[in-house]
Amino acid sequence: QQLIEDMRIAIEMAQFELYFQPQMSLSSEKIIGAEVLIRWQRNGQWISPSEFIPLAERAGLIDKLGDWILYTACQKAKNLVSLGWNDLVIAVNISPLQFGRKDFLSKVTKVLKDTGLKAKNLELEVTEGVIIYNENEAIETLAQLKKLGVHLAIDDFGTGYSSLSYLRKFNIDKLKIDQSFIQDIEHQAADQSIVRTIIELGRNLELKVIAEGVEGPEQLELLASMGCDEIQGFYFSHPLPEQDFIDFVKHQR
Ligand code: G
Ligand code: G
Ligand code: MN
Ligand code: NA
Repeated sequence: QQLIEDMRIAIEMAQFELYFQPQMSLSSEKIIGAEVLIRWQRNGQWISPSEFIPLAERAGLIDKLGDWILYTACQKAKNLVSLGWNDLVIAVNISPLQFGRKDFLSKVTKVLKDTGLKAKNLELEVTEGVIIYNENEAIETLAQLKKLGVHLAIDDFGTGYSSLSYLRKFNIDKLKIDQSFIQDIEHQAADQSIVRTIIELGRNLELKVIAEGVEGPEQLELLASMGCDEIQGFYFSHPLPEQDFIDFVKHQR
């Protein structure tokens, strides 16, 4: 209860921070973009978004928080692009509740207009959960977003319960292999099979595939041998504060 009240105040006062975790091309090891990850320090203690985002959803605070995240992420993305990194793609996590709102498309349109960010520099990460609310509406919203020119990624791919048939109907660009499949991939034959299959699926459907949670060189090598397109994980970088991220991009060129 106190946590919810503190979150309400933190939203009013914009006491959150956005971190950036680099996403790298596997073949060139160059940066392609970053995933935006929210951070909250409450009374000097970091609280994980895996704790407070679900709480915000239950407490009816996710719309306000989600609006702040999207707007601020686009502002910061515009700033990064303006530094000369014209092709950088900044990925923002969208809660299924946020995605399901009638005005979500118009919000994205307005945020792009207000911040001056080009649609091609924005990626939206949604989970298979967006289908649960209303499949036809989700398909329509994704199609409209695609028309706008934003990139669309399916987050935590492989962990949902939905059938794969939606991949035919959804106009998406990228599959993000959930980190649970990567974590111990060098020792788990089953994880290797699953990941190889997802990468092949991506290739056949002309979707980019990114592996999350890559921490070690053996994992990287395995993923390279399987033809994975992109990598995100501690191996290249932890999520970074904005200025550290800018330094990261500067120094890898
Ligand atoms: O950054 P970290 O690994 O602690 O994130 C934990 C969880 O919180 C992940 O599932 C991630 O997708 C989610 N998360 C992090 N930042 C955001 C955000 O800005 N919006 C939403 N909706 N979820 C986020
Ligand atoms: O659900 P989502 O994929 O958005 O969550 C991303 C989460 O994964 C973030 O909390 C981020 O901090 C975390 N993360 C990113 N890279 C790594 C990694 O290499 N190892 C582990 N264990 N977690 C990671
Ligand atoms: Mn994500
Ligand atoms: Na994920």
